[in-house]
Amino acid sequence: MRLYAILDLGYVAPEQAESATAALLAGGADLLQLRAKGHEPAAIEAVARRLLPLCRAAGVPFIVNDHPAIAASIGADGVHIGQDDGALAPVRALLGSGKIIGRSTHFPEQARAALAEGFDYIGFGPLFPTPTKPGRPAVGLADLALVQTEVGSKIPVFAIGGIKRENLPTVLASGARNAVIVSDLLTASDIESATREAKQMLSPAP
Ligand code: TZP
Ligand code: MG
Repeated sequence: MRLYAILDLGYVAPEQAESATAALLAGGADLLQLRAKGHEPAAIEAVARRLLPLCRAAGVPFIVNDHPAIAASIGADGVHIGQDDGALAPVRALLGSGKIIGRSTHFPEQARAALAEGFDYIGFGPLFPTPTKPGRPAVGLADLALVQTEVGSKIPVFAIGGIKRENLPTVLASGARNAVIVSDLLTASDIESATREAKQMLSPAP
């Protein structure tokens, strides 16, 4: 796990979902999430059903944001839920064992709690203000190293929020190992090259 890409329907029209996903996968995304705030569950499920085989063919886990029922119904590899989406146990029960369940966290205490509860990975952020999540205060870089050391030694920690190729070196220097990058990839003129560039920056030197 290094680069977590999100196909966010706030940036990509449903008709372009497959081509953008193919570009993210070709560029080396290690994990792919479908995020579709404000879309009807039936529409999200329809897009998810189209993206799942692309991810399967690439050997990349496909995660559905916010909708455990959709993830379960299409046989996705996992689901991502936020702080207000309830406990892990009912989601685990719905999806069955062996699925990936991630949690958004905004403070070290929430990161520790997600680890203790049994989540498979966490997002930590938003590090910087971001139009992808308007209104959510930025948490900055100060706690990143602590969370990476304490929690990241047990489960993957993905730095998230306002991360772009241009500030990725700073994020890595602040202790991050893995990152979620949304708008910087999806608004690039060449999504595949942008993804490859980000992936290379996240990959340890040989
Ligand atoms: N959760 C915290 S920040 C964020 C989410 C979904 C948005 C990340 O998007 P971007 O465009 O990479 O800032
Ligand atoms: Mg959510």
